[in-house]
Amino acid sequence: MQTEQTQVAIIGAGPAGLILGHLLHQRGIDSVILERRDRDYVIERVRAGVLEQGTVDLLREMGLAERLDREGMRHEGLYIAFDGTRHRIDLAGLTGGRAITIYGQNEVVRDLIEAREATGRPLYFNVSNVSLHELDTRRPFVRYIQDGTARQLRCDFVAGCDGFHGVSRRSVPEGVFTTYERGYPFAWLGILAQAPPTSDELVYSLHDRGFALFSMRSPAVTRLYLQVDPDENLDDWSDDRIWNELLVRLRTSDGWEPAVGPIFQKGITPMRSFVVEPMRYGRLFLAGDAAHIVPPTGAKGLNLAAADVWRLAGAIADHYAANDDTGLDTYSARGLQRTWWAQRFSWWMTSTLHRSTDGSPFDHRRQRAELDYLVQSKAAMTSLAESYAGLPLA
Ligand code: RFL
Ligand code: PHB
Repeated sequence: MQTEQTQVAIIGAGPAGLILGHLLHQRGIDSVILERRDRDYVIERVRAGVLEQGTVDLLREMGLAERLDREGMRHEGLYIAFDGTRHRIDLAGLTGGRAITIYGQNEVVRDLIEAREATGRPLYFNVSNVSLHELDTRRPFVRYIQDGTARQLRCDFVAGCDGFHGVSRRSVPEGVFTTYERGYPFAWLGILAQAPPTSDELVYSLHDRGFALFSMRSPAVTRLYLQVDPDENLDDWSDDRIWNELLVRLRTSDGWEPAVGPIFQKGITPMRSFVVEPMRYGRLFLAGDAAHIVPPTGAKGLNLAAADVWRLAGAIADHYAANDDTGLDTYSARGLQRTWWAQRFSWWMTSTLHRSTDGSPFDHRRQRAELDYLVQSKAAMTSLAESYAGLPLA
């Protein structure tokens, strides 16, 4: 069997795996990244769009923000809309200048893949049958198949950055991990449309017919989402039906509404909250969606993934540079604290802004009071702003 040797085997070339690979490279640490899908698929995958201040700062420090600084759209506020009125929350004003940047996850991934390729360090696409071995020893190894050939990768550490459906979390013996999970009775139907954004900032809207979100990707492309049932079939949603529903849910009484244009991408995403504890087993460290999933309403998933690998890279660097394993030993506890804060916020945004079909009239009144309080109380807006713009990396 062909055997290769590295310091860190990284499973998955999503944002978590790619950021980790680059941070390690900058510290002179060798890694091999193994990705199941092909290069184009990984680059084209349409997902998140909101980067917290801390994620933007990290990408800048990594020297990877040249295009982000040029094409990313910095937003210092956002709107919460209900009962036909938009209310602005001044994220920057309430947080001492912290803001978010709209820049598609696929663009982040494209920049990261190009940066990886420029380093000359290995990033293998189209690998299959990845399996992890001897994780509870000092010399774990990974087996996989590439171009029909079985290969082996020997390493010091394995970083499980392979997302929610990946193999890493499932490679650990039964009983090691505890999982915490919660489903929601809604999903998001998301579209990309060739239509110029009609608002400079995002609009999160609660309407009697359900939640809708107005976002964007560029001065020519709008990104929009609709709350739908989890078992909804995309084939039942013609472009006309999608636009009608978006306009009804988003239009405000001052005449604001999104511009309509050709839809060129659509998909339905179910929602869940999921956490695995701890984020480590022996020499395997889980990061990003492999360890936790948040519903997208708080825009936290990609940012949590970045925070995890920032911590992991520092911990691995301390191990090699100073034989200091404190960072590795506290990796999980520190990560879980941030994860649970993000879970709390994402759950709150989701339950405050979605309309449950099984909600009682009492629940609806209470939900409206919650929003009413939010947009009138500086304390409540500051709380939202602090979590939404994101805490500094720690
Ligand atoms: P990823 O991006 O899923 O990457 C995992 C990679 O691992 C590969 N893989 C394997 N490779 C080798 N062997 C195996 N056995 C493998 N199994 C899987 C996969 O092919 C993939 O390339 O995880 P990562 O890196 O942890 O990144 C997490 C983020 O992708 C995710 O949290 C966000 O997209 C969530 N999210 C949002 N996050 C935000 O911060 N802000 C947002 O505005 C936001 N909006 C969203 C979102 C996610 C959404 N969807 C589609 C779930 C909006 C939506 C609609
Ligand atoms: C997006 O632009 O894709 C987006 C924005 C805000 C969210 C989720 C996704 O909460």
